[in-house]
Amino acid sequence: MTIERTLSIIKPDAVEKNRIGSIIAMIEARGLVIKAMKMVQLTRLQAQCFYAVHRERPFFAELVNFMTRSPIVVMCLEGDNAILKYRELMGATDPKKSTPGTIRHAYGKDVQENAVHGSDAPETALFEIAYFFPGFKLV
Ligand code: 3AN
Repeated sequence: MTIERTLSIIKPDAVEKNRIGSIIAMIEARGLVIKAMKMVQLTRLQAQCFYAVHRERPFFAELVNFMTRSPIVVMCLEGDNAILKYRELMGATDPKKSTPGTIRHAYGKDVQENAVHGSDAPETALFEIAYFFPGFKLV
């Protein structure tokens, strides 16, 4: 048993479509526990810093526009193998390639408007949780 924490974001497209509750229900049904949660609207600077690893990618400006256009819901999730478990529940980056039963299959539109974000590794999870929940006790 490896208890981990991971950062989840319900992105602007899913919040605009009124899917917060449906997505949280999928997360809870998968056995992941919400340890912290808040709704925020990112500034451009906050979005640029959060996605700094993508700053050289051609879609960076578009990604920042998208992530700042309306509120998001940010959560710290906890559970056994939470990072991989949540990545599997999210599905592939491109919703068209995601499998039925995943969040992106149910609510994603394309590679950009793909409903949710999840940390991809333990180091990323540490950075991302601290980014949104500074002072939160990390294990
Ligand atoms: P994932 O969210 O599945 O880990 P990443 O880390 O490759 O995918 O991409 C981060 C975010 O950047 C994606 N969730 C998506 O919103 C956006 N993105 C990725 N690839 C593209 C693309 N080709 N065009 C536009 N936006 C993209």
